[in-house]
Amino acid sequence: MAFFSKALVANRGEIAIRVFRTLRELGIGTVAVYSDADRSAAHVAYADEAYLVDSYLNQQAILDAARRAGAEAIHPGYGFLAENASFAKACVGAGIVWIGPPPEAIEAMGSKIEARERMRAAGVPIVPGVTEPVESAEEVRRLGDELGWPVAIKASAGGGGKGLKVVRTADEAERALESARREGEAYFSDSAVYVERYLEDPRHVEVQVLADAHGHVIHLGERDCTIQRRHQKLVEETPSPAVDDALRERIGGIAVDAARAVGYQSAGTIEGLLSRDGEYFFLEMNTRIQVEHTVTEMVTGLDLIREQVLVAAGEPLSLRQEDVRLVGHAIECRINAEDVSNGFLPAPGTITAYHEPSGPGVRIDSGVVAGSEISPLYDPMIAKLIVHGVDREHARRRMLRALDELVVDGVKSLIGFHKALLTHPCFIEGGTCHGLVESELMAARAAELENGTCPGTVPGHVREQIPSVRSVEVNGKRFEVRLLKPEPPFAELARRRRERERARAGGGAGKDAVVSPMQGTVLAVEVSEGDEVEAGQVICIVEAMKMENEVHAHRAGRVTELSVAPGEPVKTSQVICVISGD
Ligand code: MV4
Repeated sequence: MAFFSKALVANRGEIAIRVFRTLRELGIGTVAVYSDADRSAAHVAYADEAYLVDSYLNQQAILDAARRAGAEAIHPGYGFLAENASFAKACVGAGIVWIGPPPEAIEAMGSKIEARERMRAAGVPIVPGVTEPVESAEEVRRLGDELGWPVAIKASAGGGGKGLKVVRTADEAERALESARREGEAYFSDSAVYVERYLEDPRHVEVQVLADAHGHVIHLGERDCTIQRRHQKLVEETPSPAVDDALRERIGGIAVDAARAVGYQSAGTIEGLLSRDGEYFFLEMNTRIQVEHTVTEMVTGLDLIREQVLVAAGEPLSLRQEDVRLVGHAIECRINAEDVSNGFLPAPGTITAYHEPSGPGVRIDSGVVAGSEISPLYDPMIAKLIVHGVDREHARRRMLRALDELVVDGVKSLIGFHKALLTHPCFIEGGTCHGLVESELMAARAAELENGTCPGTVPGHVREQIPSVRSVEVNGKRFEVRLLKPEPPFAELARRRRERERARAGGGAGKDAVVSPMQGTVLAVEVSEGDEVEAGQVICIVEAMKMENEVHAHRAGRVTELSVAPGEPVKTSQVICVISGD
């Protein structure tokens, strides 16, 4: 049943291996590409053959590798060139089958403004707002009055929440609009933005669709991806705790309509927001296989990559809507090399020890072994841990068991964070957990539960254990010993926080320093020396990694010692100004 004799995967890491596995099951030869930094990566070792490229984004180099290998098809994975319509066209132009959606569907969904208009015309519910670019702050204010405050400003070329600005009141419109446009320009070279109503405390619920070249479009139920941080998904599950059979049928129908409206083929995802009162709105479509496709595979028993290959080969889907059975509950935790106590900063490095969990209902998709390097050049994902259980509580406990078995040493990871989150009442109840993810409580609990913190190996402070003095006998001789144990890591965090707070209290009563929360560049300074400010007022805007961050006054008072100007670099904790007054 070989549809192609060879296929190339234009990607790296766990998703390259994930695709190779299916290709191998189908009897299709596997071709890897790899960068200089990935010479000893696991995806290269897994493939039948591999070709060096200077970058996973170099379209010509990848097409050359496919030609040299004699590959008949290219699978892009996710990220890199996955949603690049011109690369899809270039593949087809070179006589290579593109294992993905039609380039026209990628283009239509790539512009969020165009996608909203196409969906509105097709009768798909979109978040109330405009389907044309918004040019002026005046328009934003008018839309706020019309739709109700707050409103969201989003970049048309964005996606996944990049460039999202929340505008709570009319007087924030000007600055938010300018900021959103600048971010759109910096990220996507496209400053077009649109405005829609901002929903409070929604759930991120997306629907998996499959479509073939014979007019069949089906959905495979939803995934709940509400647990995110700065629009990075951290935990995904299916079914959603907030979706019952009737709602599933309704949003499944919406997703099928959305896919049909752009002539979709292959696997795709309709992302949407589920409001507190059960309204469902289209947000955007992801025209690729997603990281979290795995949970859908667990409850459907399907191989979504296999369906993609079948569709690309012109075959019909392997099942009809009425054949779809959703069984049990699946959860995925993303195991990233990130430092939770340091704002989830990527923590690249060498994995010194590595052990994967297994046993009933456990799946792990990874591209690392002990000795692997998590490169600062790429996404810091180490692995995806996925479990399947008969119901949500069974899956949750199974995930905790699997997290306990998982060992990742040498780099900081999200293992402790996931243990903390999955034991928190908010997650147990199936709440949205908004705000919890970034909380100090989570960081402290995560540090406490992180693997590799066994007593004796934790550097730094020790405490006397209570009761402290014990008697022991060694070779018939009696000793009194004082027991010391490592201080729990959260104590270290608490101390650092106290130190930061002391540093902020910039010398003397009635004076408080405002410090930069990050290293970056000052884009704008919104106050002048001597100004009276209110608590919460914006002092300046600091740009870091192309994201704009407002620095606020934490108290009311008079601005003195203003020491930054637009265009200047600032370091973390650098004093920006002092606010004084009683
Ligand atoms: C929103 C929103 C509220 N109102 N759009 C967009 C992409 C996704 N990553 C987050 N996005 C949001 N878009 C409107 N009109 C709130 C979010 C949002 C969110 C939504 C569901 C679950 C968690 C979230 C975390 C941050 C922002």
